[in-house]
Amino acid sequence: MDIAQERRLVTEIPGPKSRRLLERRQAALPRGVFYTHPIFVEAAAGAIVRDVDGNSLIDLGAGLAVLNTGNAAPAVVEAIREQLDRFTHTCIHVTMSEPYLELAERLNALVPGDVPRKTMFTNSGAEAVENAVKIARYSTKRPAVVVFDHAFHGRTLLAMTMTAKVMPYKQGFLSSAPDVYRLPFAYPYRCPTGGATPEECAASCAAYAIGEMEKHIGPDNIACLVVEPIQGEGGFVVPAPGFLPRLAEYCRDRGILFVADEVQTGMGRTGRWFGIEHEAVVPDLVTTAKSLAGGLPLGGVTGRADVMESVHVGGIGGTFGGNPLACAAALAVLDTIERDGLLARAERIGVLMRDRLLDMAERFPLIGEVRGRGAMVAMELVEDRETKAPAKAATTRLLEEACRQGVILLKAGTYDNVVRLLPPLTIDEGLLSDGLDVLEKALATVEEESEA
Ligand code: PLZ
Repeated sequence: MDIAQERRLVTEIPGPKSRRLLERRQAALPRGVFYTHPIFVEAAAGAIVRDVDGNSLIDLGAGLAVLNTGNAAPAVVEAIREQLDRFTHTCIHVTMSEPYLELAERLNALVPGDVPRKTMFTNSGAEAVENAVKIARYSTKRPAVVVFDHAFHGRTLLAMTMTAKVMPYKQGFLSSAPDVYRLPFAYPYRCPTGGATPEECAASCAAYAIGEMEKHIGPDNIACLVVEPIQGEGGFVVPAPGFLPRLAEYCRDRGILFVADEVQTGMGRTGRWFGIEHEAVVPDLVTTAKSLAGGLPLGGVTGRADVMESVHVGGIGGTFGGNPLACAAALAVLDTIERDGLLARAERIGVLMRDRLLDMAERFPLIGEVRGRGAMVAMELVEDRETKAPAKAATTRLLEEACRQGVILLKAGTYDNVVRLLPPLTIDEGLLSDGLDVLEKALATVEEESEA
């Protein structure tokens, strides 16, 4: 669909049609399935989402990190259409399809490290994480899984257990999966071990984490360490430099598999295919989902061939994993990233966003820190730069205000005080700049309100 790449408001937000749908939603859907913005979508293209009232909003959320190649990317839509005309499903366990195979070959070649790789597909990120752990346990014959503070790995039982934040993800769900251990993450802005510099933070967190593994878990019991190269839901926390390489080195020495959860950082978001490439760490296993299939549900586990091959025939899989439509879409996503130079675009728009946010930080004391890599950029809002008290209410207000002015933003963070920017990598620079102007005005409004 041809949608002009410009912000245009024709009603207040939410408009009357969205409001009516919202009422139906309250009656028909459980509140547990939360929403960020009170609008329903009619159509979307590129970096514009048009709501049912005809408002065009700038998409700086990309459907929660799913649309790196943009809303309804033409090549992706075309690939889905072509596949749709042939067949929509076989189930890999019944008869096989070529898109599954070809996509596996492409990912095997793309995942960093000069080692033979194999790939299996799933329906979601959580399911990819669950399978990575199953495979790691099978191959190492060890039970324990190490994860980190602020981590998000999904909402299924094991993935939920691996996720850090209790509210809203774990509160009330009572039971959790066994053998999951959580260790501190080198979050330089709030270093849990009191490191005064990023280097100190990395060294002291790594030393603490390694000490825990040595003394309390026992390296011989640990199957894998699962980590996001940049924490996504946790607030776009870029690990202090040296933290991940030190952990990777420890894992290698102790036969612990290093799993990079690239569900949010993957597919070019950080300016490289995978976020872990910035750390010069070669992961044993990599999980993907979100932007992999440009909007269709698909997850993947790509790993060292010997590890992936350890599981007996029939040990892993599922009915829909690697659905042919989703795999065809993913092949078009990879082609689009290559053809349109989207890794370089991610770098470029990342610089634009970071520069603008750093400039705003000079004028708005609400901004405690600006951080990120490539086009994965965020600002952490605080009530006071000295105490770093999280500005949770201001964050919620900022998102509300920006949406009312036609910009879709997302929040994140253990303290709900991080505003993250995740535009499609294809976004027009003028449109991005307009979106950032709106963000700046919204910041001014929110600061005024909090001073009043
Ligand atoms: N691993 C690193 O970011 C999903 C979740 C939205 P699924 N993050 C967005 C929400 O509120 O549930 C995520 C992630 C990382 C795994 C997952 C899980 O991916 O496809 O949502 O299962």
